[in-house]
Amino acid sequence: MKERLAGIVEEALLKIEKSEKLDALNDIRVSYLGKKGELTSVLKSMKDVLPEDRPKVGQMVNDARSAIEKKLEEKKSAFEKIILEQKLKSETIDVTLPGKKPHMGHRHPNSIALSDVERIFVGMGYEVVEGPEIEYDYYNFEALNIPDNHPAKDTFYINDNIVLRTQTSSVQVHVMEQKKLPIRMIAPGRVFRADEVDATHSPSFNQIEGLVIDKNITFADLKGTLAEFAKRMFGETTKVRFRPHHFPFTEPSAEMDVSCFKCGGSGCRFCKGEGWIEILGCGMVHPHVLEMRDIDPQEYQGFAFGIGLERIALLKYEIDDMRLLYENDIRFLEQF
Ligand code: 2NM
Repeated sequence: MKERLAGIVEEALLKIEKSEKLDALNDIRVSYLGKKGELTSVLKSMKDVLPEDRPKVGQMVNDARSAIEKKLEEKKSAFEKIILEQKLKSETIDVTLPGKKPHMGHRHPNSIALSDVERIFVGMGYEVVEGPEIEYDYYNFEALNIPDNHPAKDTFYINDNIVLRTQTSSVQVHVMEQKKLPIRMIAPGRVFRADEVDATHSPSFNQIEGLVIDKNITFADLKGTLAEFAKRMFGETTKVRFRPHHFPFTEPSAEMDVSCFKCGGSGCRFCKGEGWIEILGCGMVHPHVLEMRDIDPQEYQGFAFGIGLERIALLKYEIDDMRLLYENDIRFLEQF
């Protein structure tokens, strides 16, 4: 019995030592220690052992079992160590390799120009107000003194009295309606007009309209404000000039030019030899527009202006075709 056990243990230890895989250990465990294993069969033959010898033999079987189990455990940790080492080796990171450059997004020129304009007016105490792109005919036209026969009314309608706004002054009508005076605001946003697409037109573009209403507001306030805006937007040396114009919602009305920021006014290809570049429309709010909002033009006056955002972006970044602003070609956008 003793020899038999010693033989089993020796054989088992040798097999364990020679095994090459973790899985093999389990097979060895089953074949020696399992229900039908060799050691178990020795245990079953205990009935043939003399009762007085049983404790001794039992002890021997247990020792044999422990020896095999110990060896199995040792071999198992050895395998696990090897596996871990291989894993660590295969997963090592070469920290000296050059990193991957993250692909950075870029702000759209319109967005940059809009934050420039907003920053300047907010710095002068203006509020930024947004409103709906779909508007009642009343807010877009009638309340702005635009008559039914005006060519601006030839635009996109949802139905007889709902229209895609053609200007963001509709937002200013809503603000005047709330009648909390004074008002100092700009209304940026998308507007829609039945225009053909070309290098300087699009059926949908962005506007920033400004409105100031207070006591004792004069054309001098308009000029001073917009001259200061031009300097902050296009540079300290920028000069402005006002040319008479007509808008139904302002009286008097004007267009403002800035001295060409490329040639400084002497005339170049950029300003088409003019030395001046048209930048915005403006005027003193028409008394009738104030009266429709129950604001007494004797007590309160206002000035207003409208700036085309794309026009500013095209000028500032020397882009020669408005369509580039809408195509979102990454090669174009990456330049800003
Ligand atoms: C422009 C030019 C001149 C304008 C007028 C108003 C309002 F609501 F007060 F009547 N908002 N914006 C205005 C004036 C807009 O765009 C070229």
